[in-house]
Amino acid sequence: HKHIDNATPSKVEAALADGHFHAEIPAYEDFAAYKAAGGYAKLAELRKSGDWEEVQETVLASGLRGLGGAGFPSGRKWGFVRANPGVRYLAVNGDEGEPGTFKDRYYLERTPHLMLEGMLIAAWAVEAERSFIYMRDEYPAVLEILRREIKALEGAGIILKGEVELRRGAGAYICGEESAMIESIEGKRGIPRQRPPYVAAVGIFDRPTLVHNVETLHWVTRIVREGPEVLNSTEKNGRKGLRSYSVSGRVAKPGVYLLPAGSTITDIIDACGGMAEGHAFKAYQPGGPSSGLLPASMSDIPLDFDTLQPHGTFIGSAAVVVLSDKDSAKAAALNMLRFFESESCGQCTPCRVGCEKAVKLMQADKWDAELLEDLCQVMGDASICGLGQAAPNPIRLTMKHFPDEV
Ligand code: L3W
Ligand code: SF4
Repeated sequence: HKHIDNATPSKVEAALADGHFHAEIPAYEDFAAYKAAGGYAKLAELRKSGDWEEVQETVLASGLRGLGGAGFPSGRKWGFVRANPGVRYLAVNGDEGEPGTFKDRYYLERTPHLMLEGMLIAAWAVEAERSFIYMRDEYPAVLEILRREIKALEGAGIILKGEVELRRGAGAYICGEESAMIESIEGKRGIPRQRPPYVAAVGIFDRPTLVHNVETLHWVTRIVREGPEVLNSTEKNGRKGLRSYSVSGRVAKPGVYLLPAGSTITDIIDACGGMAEGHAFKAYQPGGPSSGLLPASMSDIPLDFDTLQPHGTFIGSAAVVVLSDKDSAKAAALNMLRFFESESCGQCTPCRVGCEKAVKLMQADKWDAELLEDLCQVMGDASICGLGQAAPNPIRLTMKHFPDEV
């Protein structure tokens, strides 16, 4: 296990002694502080006399879209789930496995109750009986914070014991795909299901399930408490709203930056204090390896949902990685495909065999463009889930924008 590999012997002993690590817990806003600042008052008010459709209207008016990568209008999901009768569930996707994405961790290590209250508001809106939080095990501090704060909520009578369950992931990227996550929550091997049926109708233990990303729920609380303007009053380059960009790579100050959703890569690099010393901007990954690489010459595109589609890519979870003149686009693309090869669940042939074949072809001095394009076509058309469908992006974009390297 990698936490144990990286630890000193005494920490290993302590971990083995009580089954888990004593993570270093950052200073964060705990239940008492959050409640003292007005937290959970809105939830109490809604539970007493709220109209769920009014809240849904507010969420829709804010323009909030799913922040795990797909950007589906969040409020609409509530209607889909409510349309199905019987016991309903809610699942929070905290798997955050997209390389370069760390915004969910950032928020949970600072203001965990914004997510938790949003989760309970959404659970109230769809009348979910129980909520499951699926959290990646690589975030030990977050796990400890959530354990403590769920207990505090139980202690305060805001939730019943067992109403909110914390489930640990085991390091598989594919378990961030919503239906694979549900399989994993059910105790099975995490492999994606065929859709439809959507999880809104057939989710956890076949019950209608509302699935939201951590940051989506963080915004639900803010929208319900502060009004839809908290998102829809910001406008830039024709785009509305805010985006939490996780920025890493060759910038002076990597980190999470909350910027207007219409920000370009130039704005983002500026926010990061410019390029790291001695590095000249060459290329960027706009939204995780699934989004491939764009060249520095394409630096005036607002990095938002929908705006990258004409360029053959998408913003995903807004994991921006900046490359410089010291980096090779070819090596970066190969690295991305190696990641997909290793993380493919293996359920369908185009993805399982396709990723492996792509890695072999991409190791050649000169890429066989025709063969690679043929492979990309099959993977994109015939893979079951987003992993196999998006894996061709780094190949195609590298051939298009960095032909000299490949
Ligand atoms: C009911 C319908 N529900 C759609 C729901 C659906 C899901 C949401 C979005 O992939 C993206 C993907 C990856 N009735 C519905 C409906 N829904 N139509 O809406 O669904 P979908 O299929 O558009 O996307 P998805 O399968 O959820 C997510 C990209 O993310 N990605 C991101 C990874 C991010 C991480 C991370 O660390 N956060 O791993 C990676 O590639 O390509 O576009 O809830 O049920 N008619
Ligand atoms: Fe599994 Fe890949 Fe198929 Fe997705 S596309 S179901 S990860 S084999």
